[in-house]
Amino acid sequence: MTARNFPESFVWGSATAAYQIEGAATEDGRGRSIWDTYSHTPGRTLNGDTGDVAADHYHRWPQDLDHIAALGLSAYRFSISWPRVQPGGSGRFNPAGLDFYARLVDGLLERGIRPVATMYHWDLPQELEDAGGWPARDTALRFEEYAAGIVGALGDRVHTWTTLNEPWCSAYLGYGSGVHAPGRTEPAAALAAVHHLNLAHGLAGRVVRELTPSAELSVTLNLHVVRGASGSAADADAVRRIDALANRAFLGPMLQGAYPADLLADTAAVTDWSFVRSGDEKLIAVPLDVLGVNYYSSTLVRAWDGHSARSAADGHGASAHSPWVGAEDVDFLPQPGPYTAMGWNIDPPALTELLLRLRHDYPGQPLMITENGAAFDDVVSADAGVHDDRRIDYLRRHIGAVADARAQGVDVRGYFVWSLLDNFEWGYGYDRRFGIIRVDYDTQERTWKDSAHWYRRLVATGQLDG
Ligand code: PNW
Repeated sequence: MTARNFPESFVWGSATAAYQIEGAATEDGRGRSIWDTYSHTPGRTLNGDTGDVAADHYHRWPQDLDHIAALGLSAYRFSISWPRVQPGGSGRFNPAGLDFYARLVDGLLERGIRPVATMYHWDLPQELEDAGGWPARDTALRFEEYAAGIVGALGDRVHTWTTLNEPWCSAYLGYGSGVHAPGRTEPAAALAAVHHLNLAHGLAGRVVRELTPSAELSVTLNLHVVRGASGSAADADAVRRIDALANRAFLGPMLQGAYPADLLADTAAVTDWSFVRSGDEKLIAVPLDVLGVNYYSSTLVRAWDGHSARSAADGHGASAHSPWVGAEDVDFLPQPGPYTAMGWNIDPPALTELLLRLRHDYPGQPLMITENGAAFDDVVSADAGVHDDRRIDYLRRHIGAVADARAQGVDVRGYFVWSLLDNFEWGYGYDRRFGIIRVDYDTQERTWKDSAHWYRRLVATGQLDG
């Protein structure tokens, strides 16, 4: 057993997102988002679940902040609901919505917890989708206006501003495969969405720099660790293509000021990328204080010859639409397991690999794990406890993977567990539970799972055993 230590300065946190926990979908002047529309469309989410009530955090936030304080966490990552603060997505701001987040931020500061605010965790105002959504350039300009409004209202009290959460999901799941809102399946639009999300990040990043120079600026990406099934040149090329679409489509413009040439070439049959205007890439490359990394699982691919049977691991075979725009010649293979309740392969060493790769490719860029965690089929025991040993094991091994990267000199400054609470897991509704705190959706009662007790001890000691 080697004890792995984290310094006093390491930031321990937990993360949530507005639509997944707040509920109060029609209260105090909140507008509608694409997730309201999508979840209320029959057949889109498991069991027809919606975020209308969710974990009722909008009314229970003081107790929820008490839980964060009792866990001993130094930071809390939450998101601001765009339609709550700017109901139509442009023009008028809603004072009641801004006030909710002002109280939340003050409540965190009173408890000595650092607010890490995400501007966009997928809840685009429906009006903006009706006007074209992320495939339309104007959405990025509207985002700049929204950013100025919230940074103007909260800026000096928010420690870290995160522009976007996982633009990969917004673009490819929202507009490519359609398994996320708004549920469109238009490959060219997905790539236009990639660019306008990147542009929105750059524009909002500049707003943060101008309005609140002392705040930290970040973005959160769900980076993929892609492995090839064999050492063949064809499989290596499949890895390269998926890496371009998943990772470098965002890392390139954000950290290096340009889209990778291979990405543009690979997708030339889908789009000519003429929506990228001169000067855009420079704008997108606003320097980041910290890059947020969300990591859950890894990806295994092989080159597809066009004839042999496809594996259905990513929906290529199972459904007509794939998020992997322009990569029809790549096959996604089932992984060895074990799996979480999401069907995601558990692969902690891939997280170390990812962090080492980021250090190698983007030297000097500080990193933060802004999400990591697991859904399992939790059961409430006769003693009323939730003995989620598998979640503890998942967290222990992934935090160990972070320690391994740090031991090799990678500048990882913090770790946020996903999630503080069980919540609305998008297309999977309330069926998949990621919380370290259980939510009883009938009573809204919160119960610490064993993983919450375990995390509290880790945070208190900074020592990981096992
Ligand atoms: C992330 N994928 O979502 C989100 O940031 C959270 O809101 C979410 O609850 C959490 O991870 C767990 O799912 C993802 O298909 C959704 O690769 C889908 C994917 C990745 C991340």
